[in-house]
Amino acid sequence: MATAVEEWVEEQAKLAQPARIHWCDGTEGEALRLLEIGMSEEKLNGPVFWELNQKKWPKAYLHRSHPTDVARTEHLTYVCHPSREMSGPNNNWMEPGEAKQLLTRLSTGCMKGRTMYVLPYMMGHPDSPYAKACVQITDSSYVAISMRIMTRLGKQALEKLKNRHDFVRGFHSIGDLSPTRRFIMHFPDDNLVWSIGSGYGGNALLGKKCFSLRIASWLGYRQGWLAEHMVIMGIEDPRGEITYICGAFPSACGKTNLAMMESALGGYRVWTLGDDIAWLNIGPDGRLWAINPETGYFGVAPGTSMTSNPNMMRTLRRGLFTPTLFTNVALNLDTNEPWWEGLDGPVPEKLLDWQGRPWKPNSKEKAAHPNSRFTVSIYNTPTLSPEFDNPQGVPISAIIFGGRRGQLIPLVVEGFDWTHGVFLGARMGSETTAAAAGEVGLVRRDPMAMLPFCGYNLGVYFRHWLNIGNRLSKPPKIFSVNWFRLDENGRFLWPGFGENMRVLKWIIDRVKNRVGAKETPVGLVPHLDDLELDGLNLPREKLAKLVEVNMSEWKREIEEIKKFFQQFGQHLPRELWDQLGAMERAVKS
Ligand code: GTP
Ligand code: SPV
Ligand code: MN
Repeated sequence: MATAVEEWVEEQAKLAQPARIHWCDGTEGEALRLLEIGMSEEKLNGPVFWELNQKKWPKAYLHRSHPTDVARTEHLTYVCHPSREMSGPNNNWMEPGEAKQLLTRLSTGCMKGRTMYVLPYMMGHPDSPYAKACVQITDSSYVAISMRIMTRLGKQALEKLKNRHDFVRGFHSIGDLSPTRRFIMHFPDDNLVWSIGSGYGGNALLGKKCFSLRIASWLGYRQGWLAEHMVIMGIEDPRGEITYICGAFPSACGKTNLAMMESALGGYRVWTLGDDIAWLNIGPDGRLWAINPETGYFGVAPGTSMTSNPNMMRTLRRGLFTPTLFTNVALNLDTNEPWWEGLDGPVPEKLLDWQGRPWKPNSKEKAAHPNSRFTVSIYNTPTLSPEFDNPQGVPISAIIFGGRRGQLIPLVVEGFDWTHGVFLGARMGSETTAAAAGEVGLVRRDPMAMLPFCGYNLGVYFRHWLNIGNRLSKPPKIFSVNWFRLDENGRFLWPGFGENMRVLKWIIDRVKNRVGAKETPVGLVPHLDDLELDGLNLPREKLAKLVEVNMSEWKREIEEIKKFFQQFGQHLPRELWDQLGAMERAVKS
């Protein structure tokens, strides 16, 4: 008798009409065979996969996406609850029946002549009580190989899927790649993601943002846990004690760099657990426990170098668990190596740009797309935490919320308590980046870095955060950070990257009650003498600027927060209005 998964796959095949169906076993051999096929398949900008210099980049391949398909498309992403109100003003909405009709029309025969890959996978370790069994179908071998890197894909997942009906379903087809026939739609009540017309990242690797954040945040709301856009890391101090923290930053705002940072501060080191997604559960001990449901990085290439992120450079060349993919980077024709802006060494003489066109160093355009990325297994990370595969996860002592803000937001602020900490997350703003289609550099509200990823009404989500806090007997402390404040010449005031450990040290010192803090209207800030600044050439006035709380600028910010909160009407928790009111009074006095 057919299992529920087989039946579902059968139904989708009737709709999409592929030439053949391939159930993926998730082995390296299978991935290499798919790469081999892709190397001889020509598209408009080159083969599907290009083998890179194998001596320097073991089992690494270049892929170029369609030039109109280079980032998540938030305007084409929908969350289809039965009621528009539950989707909230933060999501595009369509009535689920109507949405399915539209998608059925677009999906009819969409895989004609192509192979349909069936991907059984787990988000989370198969032995974890928090893990979820899922299945995705796709007609893209690039997506199939990427999912092998990013998730636990194969036999074990299929075993878990047997005799189950509650698995998460993902239908994915690149369709005709036309932006006018591109939709990424979510049906939370059916555990279903349906994506057509894009082959890129978060639009197509449905285990990532679509399931592990949008659908999972809704599961978390109903089941009492949190699915968050967060890094997870352990910080070992000179005494050998490890403190686990989580950090939410919007897309392309520093999570990957933070997660595997090489500390500029002697005696401290980072253990990596995750760089993008955390599932947070309340443990039996009343603490918050985090697992990373993924097994890989889909990381931003530009800016990655031995100076900014040496551990990622080592990860990319490690070659233990393979393959490794590069998407939309440039190609060094002399050495057959990938290249991007910010990589170590001189700019190569002979390059093809991300679209496969000849590129010259004096060109005004970037050689690598600003959202070009690598897909690489987390098991290649030299700093991987020994706890990474622990099914229970790790206990979290601090949560940090960080945005990209040229002005206003201090280097670090501690929340007065959980409720004020939730307010710090809810009031977050950040400048937009190339990770999503649209204008770059505009400040928008991005609460908890979840604006594009929360699968339900953000007002209800804030209430859920407050409720979680009430159930924690030992809640983590909550902080706000900003690595991106600028001086009057538009240069970063803070050196960032490995130097961020100086801020994390203060955070840990606060968690362990080793230092005091100064109260301001916006939260607790460090006494300057408590910041470890030895060996850092930072003039005192720059430091003062980094932690400055400018009251007139904050008055403007408060108006922005008010406008944002108002959209959520009765769903916005009264406690957050109270926090905003208290801050406003303190700022004005
Ligand atoms: P997503 O994968 O889109 O979720 O992004 P992310 O949050 O993991 O961001 P990532 O670490 O890839 O960094 C994105 C960009 O921010 C890169 O260009 C980095 O060089 C830059 N960046 C990261 N950390 C810092 C920092 O501490 N200071 C400064 N100035 N830039 C940083
Ligand atoms: C992000 O945009 O936050 C990413 C990349 O991590 S994507 O997988 O495209 O969502
Ligand atoms: Mn992300």
